[in-house]
Amino acid sequence: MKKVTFIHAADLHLDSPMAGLKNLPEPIFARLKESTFSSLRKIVDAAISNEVDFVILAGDLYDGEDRSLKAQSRFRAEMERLLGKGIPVFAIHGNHDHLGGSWVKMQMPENVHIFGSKTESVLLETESGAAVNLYGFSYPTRHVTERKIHTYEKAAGGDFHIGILHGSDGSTTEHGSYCPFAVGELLEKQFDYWALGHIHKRALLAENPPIVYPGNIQGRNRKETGEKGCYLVSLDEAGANLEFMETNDIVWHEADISARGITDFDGIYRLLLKEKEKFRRVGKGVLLSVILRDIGLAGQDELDSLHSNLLELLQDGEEDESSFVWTTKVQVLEEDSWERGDLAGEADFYNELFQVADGFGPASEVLEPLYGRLPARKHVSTLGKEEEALLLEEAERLLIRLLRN
Ligand SMILES: [Mn+2]
Repeated sequence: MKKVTFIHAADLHLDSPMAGLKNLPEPIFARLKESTFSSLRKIVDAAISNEVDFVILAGDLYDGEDRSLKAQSRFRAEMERLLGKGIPVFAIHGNHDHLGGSWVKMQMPENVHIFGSKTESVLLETESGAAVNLYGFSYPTRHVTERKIHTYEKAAGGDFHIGILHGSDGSTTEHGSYCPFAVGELLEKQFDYWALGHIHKRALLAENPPIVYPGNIQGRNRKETGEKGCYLVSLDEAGANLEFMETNDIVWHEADISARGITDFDGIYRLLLKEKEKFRRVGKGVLLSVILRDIGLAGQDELDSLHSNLLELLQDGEEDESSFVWTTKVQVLEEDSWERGDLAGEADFYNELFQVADGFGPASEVLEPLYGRLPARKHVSTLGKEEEALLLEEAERLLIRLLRN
């Protein structure tokens, strides 16, 4: 039976500057800056140890359209390791590293095939004698918003057909419509595997045949939570087998913790120390953001300590650990002694306040002066739906606390 094995990775974002994170302790920031490279190294290690037939990189290899020399040089070194083992690489460029950028060019080794701006198909004969057709194209410019699926034409013959595409499922608007497609359109092509890129969260859009976002290879901010890596895939006539391999060095997590029933600062501190340990992993770094709910501290001093000292205490000593759990922030949500219903009965003013709060448009509109211009636009990540809701909730609580005190 004919069989191929390969690795599918995407969104390497090599040399990502990790904007906005310079306030991390030096050793941790240094690890994070290195992490896109170390993840790529582990992917190449996995390709070699699993003796795969080839490697697919589905776009956004580089973070910036200038393709920093460091990123190119490190990338080349890893590709040369694959060359040494006779493993070919099929790569496309995405919106981040589109072909229209300007960069000082480094020559990639001969085992690396980069697809051009027009969709092309490449035929690979593997060592075991399987004929694999791979299809793909690179973004000619940053914004490619037209549909491209019709340019993928299945070649005659061949044992396996694999589509490589950097783009987003057109049925959701969440990620901006880069090369939008519908899952049905991909299925219609009757390929054996779709190697997607662009969406940084790992997702399987279909199983038979697999339509796969492997996610990015390393989380770069607190929204990119969870284990990151690549897929090891094997295809034969019976179908596909996928194994996720975690290759990130640093993992982002969010912990949502209730302090209900705890009335003293030390109790909360000890709870968080215990929760923090649950995230620790040998050999990896963890960046943890904490949402602390249901605070019912007895004294104001204790509450003040929560706001001013807790974070620092949780961070204490972690910067010297190689398997660190660094708490990036603690969001304290106080337990409120009031209910909306009670206040509404107290004064009409509260009624109006709640109406205004409920009718509040997207926070992004209010924050437009911040996000809409440089330099903030480059360094501040936009808010997700949940963050917006949390922010509004906090604002309402704060306002009422101030009004009632
Ligand atoms: Mn990307």
